Parts: sequence; C-alpha cells; structure tokens
Amino acid sequence: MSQSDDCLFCKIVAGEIPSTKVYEDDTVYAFKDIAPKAKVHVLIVPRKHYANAAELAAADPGTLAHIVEVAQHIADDAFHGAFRLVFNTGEDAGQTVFHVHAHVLTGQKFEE
Ligand code: D5M
Repeated sequence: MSQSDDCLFCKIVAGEIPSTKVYEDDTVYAFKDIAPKAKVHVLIVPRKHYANAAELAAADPGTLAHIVEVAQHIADDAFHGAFRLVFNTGEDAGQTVFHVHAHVLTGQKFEE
C-alpha cells in the first residue's frame, strides 16, 4: 500500500500536513518530532505506508537498512555520530501512529 487515507504520516509525506523537514530522498522522509524527547528528535518514515517495523522488514528490508543509514547521517551532523534508534511497535509498546517511523534521538549524551 503506498498511501493510507487516514494516516497522519502519509499526509505529512504528501505535504498535506506541515512538518519541519530534516532530510528526504526517493524512499524516506525525515522530520522533527512535534514533542521532542531529546535535544534532537527526528522521525524517519518510508514514503510508502507500512504499519510497523516488522511489516517494513518483511516487505522491504532495503528501506529498513536505509533508515539506519539516514539516522547515522543525522547523528553525524548533530552529535558526532552517536544516536538512539527506537521503533515503538504495537499499541502496548507506545506506538500511536501506525505508519512505521524510526525515532532518532541524538544531540546529547544519554546516561542510561
Ligand atoms: O510516536 C509518534 C510520534 O509522532 C510522537 O513522538 C509524536 C509525533 N508526532 C505526532 N504528530 C506529529 C506531527 N504532526 N508532526 C511531528 N511529529 C508528530 P509513537 O512511536 O507512535 O508513539
């Protein structure tokens, strides 16, 4: 599925809802999280709609690997390459938007 009608992040990718772009290419779009949990908190999403990281891994593992590369580039720019990468997967894990997104947390030292 390339786009889901009721999906917030599909609308952000399409430019129908505003966002602060950090990076984009043919397969992914990255933008600032609206409620940052770190000094730099960026979300990376595939342009195509997949509900979660497991679905993306099964359908398009290359894009999942690409998301990790893009996270590395963001952290290289923001904080000498150190970053946390989080995929909340499932409601009970805290996933609230069901278009897979990688949380890139960087720009600061994490103690634990
Ligand atoms: O993460 C969903 C994340 O999406 C959460 O950190 C807030 C963020 N969010 C929600 N709406 C927006 C908009 N409009 N712009 C930017 N960021 C947004 P989850 O892992 O699903 O809990």
